[in-house]
Formats: sequence, structure tokens, C-alpha cells
Amino acid sequence: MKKILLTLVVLGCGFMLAQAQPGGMGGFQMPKIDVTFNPYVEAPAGFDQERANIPHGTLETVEYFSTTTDTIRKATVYLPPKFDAAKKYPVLYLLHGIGGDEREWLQGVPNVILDNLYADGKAAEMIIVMPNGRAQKDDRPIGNVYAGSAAFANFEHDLLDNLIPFIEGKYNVYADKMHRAVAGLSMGGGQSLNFGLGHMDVFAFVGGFSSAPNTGMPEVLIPDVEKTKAENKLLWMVCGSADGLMYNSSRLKAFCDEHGVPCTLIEYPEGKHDFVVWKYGLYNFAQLIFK
Ligand code: FER
Repeated sequence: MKKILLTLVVLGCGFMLAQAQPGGMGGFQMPKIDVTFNPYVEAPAGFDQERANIPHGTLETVEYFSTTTDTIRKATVYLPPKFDAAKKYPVLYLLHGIGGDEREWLQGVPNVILDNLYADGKAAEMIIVMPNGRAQKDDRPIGNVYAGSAAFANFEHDLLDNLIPFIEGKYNVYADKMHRAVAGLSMGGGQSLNFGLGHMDVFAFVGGFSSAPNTGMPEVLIPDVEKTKAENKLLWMVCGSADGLMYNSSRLKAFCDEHGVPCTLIEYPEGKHDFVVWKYGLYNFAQLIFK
């Protein structure tokens, strides 16, 4: 009897270990959903390497008052090379992950990637706004960052009611959906899919890179298939094949394919939950928006 019990315990532990995620991104691996991925095309060598002999954009930090948190909040802003205050620009809102803040995306050198795209004539000129997506009074990524999920959901209000109006007051930018995009990594990917598809009157272009479990169910993100087909201009996703979070992206991709909603999901070969995949995401997404 004891032997049988012991065997069962050992088998049970083995099963649980086998379920654990290789990427170690918390929780257990969700089942894989069978989808047809869009073709992966490697980014050209050097796409994320600074080139000395081309014009460079600039990075600055802005501060705005948020009625959502009743605090002054920060965002990092990238202005394209030869930024001209007399010209009107579209805006990409680029959102970070669970352990990040308004500076996390700098690890992904968005300024270098965009400078290079402009030098090669591959992207429309745009301003990139990298906010702090943890909308709570103390928005630093300290302690148990997984406990801050509600603040990531709350950012919907800060973004729509406070940050977008602030950016549109401070910079000479277009203020219509065809000139606004939202994309992000992990928790920021989930936010982008939730807010972008939830507010198609605000954002025409939506990107999710390695989107996290905060990603809404497809039926919630796309309650009206015909409306989404008519109003969304880009739904673009990427996730690493070795990232335990593929489930969130593939669930949405499967729904889109079933209902004829245009949607891209690229599986980054051997991609993990890191900036290799997210830089690739930005490199590609930036070329597809505002055109
Ligand atoms: C989770 C796994 C990962 C989760 C969030 C994440 C809220 C986010 C990861 C990231 O933003 O990098 O179970 O639950």
C-alpha cells in the first residue's frame, strides 16, 4: 500500500514538473492552440545597431497630471530625426511589461530601430510615447509585481482620459484613430489588445508582442466581427516559440481565422520572453502603421 502511494506521489510530482513553463514566466504552461502562423522573416542584420552616419531622433521625458491616479506621471517620448514642430505627426503608444516602467522599452533601443528604419525609408514618421502602464499612486515596479495587475487594467483610463489629451496638447500631432497606434510587450501586449480592440474609435493599429494572461478572451475583444473587420486597420502579434505565453496570442489568432478577421501572428523561432522578440516586434509593427 505504502509503495503504491509513494509511486502515485512521485508520478504526480513528475507530471506537475512536466507542466511547468520552460521560460519560467510564472504559473503553468497553458495548452498550445493549433494555428497557422504567418511567415517569420528574419530582420536584417544591424537593424538594432546604432549607425553613426545617419540622422538621429531624440528621447525626452515628459510629465503629466493624471486624474486617474491623482498624481504626476512620467512618459518617455521619442521624436523622429529632424523633428519639426511645424509638421503634424501620428503617435504610437508603446507599452511595457509587468516588471517595467516608462523606461523599460529603452532596453529595446526603439530610437535606434526607428532611426535606422527612417534612414532606409521604411517607416512613416511618428512620435513614440512610452508611458508607465501601472496606473496607481506608487507606480514603481517594486515588490511582487504580479500583484499590480489591477493597475495595468486601470491604465486604460489614464491613457484615454489623461495621457492622450496631454500628448495631443503638447505636440503637434494628429488626433484621430488613423494616426494612433498602440502596441506593447507582455502585460503591455495584453493592454494593447484590450484597449486597442476595445476602442477602435481611438486606435486603428494594434500590436501585441508576447502578450500576457491579461489579454482578454477573443469574444470579449471582438464581440462584433463585422465591426472589427470594418474599423481595425491592423491586428499584429508576435510571440516566441519557447515563450510559455503563446497561448494568449494563439487563442486570439484562432478566433480571427475562424471568423475571417485579418490578423497576423508570427512565431519567433526559439524566441523566449525577452527583447530579442520585442525588438523584432517593433521593427515590423513600425513599418506597417500610418501608411
Ligand atoms: C502571468 C505571467 C506573465 C501574468 C503576467 C505575466 C498576470 C506578465 C509578464 C510580463 O509582463 O513580462 O501569469 O499574470
